[in-house]
Amino acid sequence: MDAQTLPPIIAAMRGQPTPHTPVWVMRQAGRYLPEYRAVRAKTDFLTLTRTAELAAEVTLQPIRRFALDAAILFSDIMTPVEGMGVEIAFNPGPVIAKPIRTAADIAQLRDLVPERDVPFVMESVRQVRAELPKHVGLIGFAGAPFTLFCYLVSGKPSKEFGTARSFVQAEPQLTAQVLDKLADAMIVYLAAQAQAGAQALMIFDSWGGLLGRDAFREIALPPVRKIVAGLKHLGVPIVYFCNNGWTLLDHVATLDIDVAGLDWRGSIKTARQILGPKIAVQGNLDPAALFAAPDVLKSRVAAVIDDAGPAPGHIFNLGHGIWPETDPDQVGRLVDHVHEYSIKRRSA
Ligand code: 1CP
Repeated sequence: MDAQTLPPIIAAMRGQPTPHTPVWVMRQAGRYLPEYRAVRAKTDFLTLTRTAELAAEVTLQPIRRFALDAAILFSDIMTPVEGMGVEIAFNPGPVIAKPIRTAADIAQLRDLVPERDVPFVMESVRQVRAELPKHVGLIGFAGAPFTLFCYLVSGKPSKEFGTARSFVQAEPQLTAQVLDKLADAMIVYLAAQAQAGAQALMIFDSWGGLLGRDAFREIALPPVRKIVAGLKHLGVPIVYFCNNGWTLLDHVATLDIDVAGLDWRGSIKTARQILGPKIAVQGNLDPAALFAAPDVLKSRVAAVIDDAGPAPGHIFNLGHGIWPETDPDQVGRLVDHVHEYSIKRRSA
């Protein structure tokens, strides 16, 4: 596909002008959709992620319903970690049978060979790409090493991940080893998704914002930098999202990324000043805004677009994943209003 016919979302990720502000929604395939719940009523989550046809089907569900500019591969950040030999259950978040705590545990983490260990992921990417209209982009993703480490060491979801964060302090060398192994695995994993047809790659650092500035810079950031360096040659835009990362944004600005994801807690205008003109921005409506009356929701959508300003390089999204209780009709209103309002603004 030549530059002129790039899906708008990919153009925006490269900082190019687009006819409207492209939009997608974090966790857009999920429990707020009745058609997703219908699939889940018959299939457990692990089977869903491991069966390419089913994963492709739920990836496409939100695309059929809404005028979204991108699909995101249906999978989980822990899927490649399972591929590395770790036993994981979902209840509903990831639960690790035997958390990683010793050098022997780390030695057991095997190198990821995507076509051997998670072939269904690339097969699902290929099937989705074959079905997607040309103007809709396909985003592949992985968890950032520190976020994966949080689950691997703590063994289950947690508000503070105290077990993982104390491990970082008590065992700095083992920590660096795990993070480096995870970085190497995520490089081959993301590259395999791009080769199968993913047109952008997103790295989710959902728990990076739990770290102080020094720990973030010294521990969480180096493996992300390694991943970005390992993928650059693919020529696919790279998005890095650090949830709760506003106080870390000047460190994020040092990454060679194309897009920074932003949660709802801060102003896009401020982020743009910190990130500079080379990094596009993605975000950042509060997921709670989807519970406002339709007219209020529209004004909140407009406020995000106004905050992002007229410069190219804004991808509309929520500031974090959509909540399962959300009314799907509100997502339709959000997507349509992003398009309508951004077109109106461009011609104003
Ligand atoms: O159906 C179900 O009951 C399972 C719920 C579920 C779903 C729908 C899980 C378990 N994972 C997913 C899919 C998923 N996970 C996607 C694809 C769907 C889409 O975006 O449309 C993606 C991108 C993820 C990524 C993911 N998993 C993240 C990063 C994004 C974020 O929200 O910060 C994280 C932290 C996870 C871990 C995870 N997996 C599942 C849950 C419920 C959780 C969160 C657990 C926790 O709160 O710590």
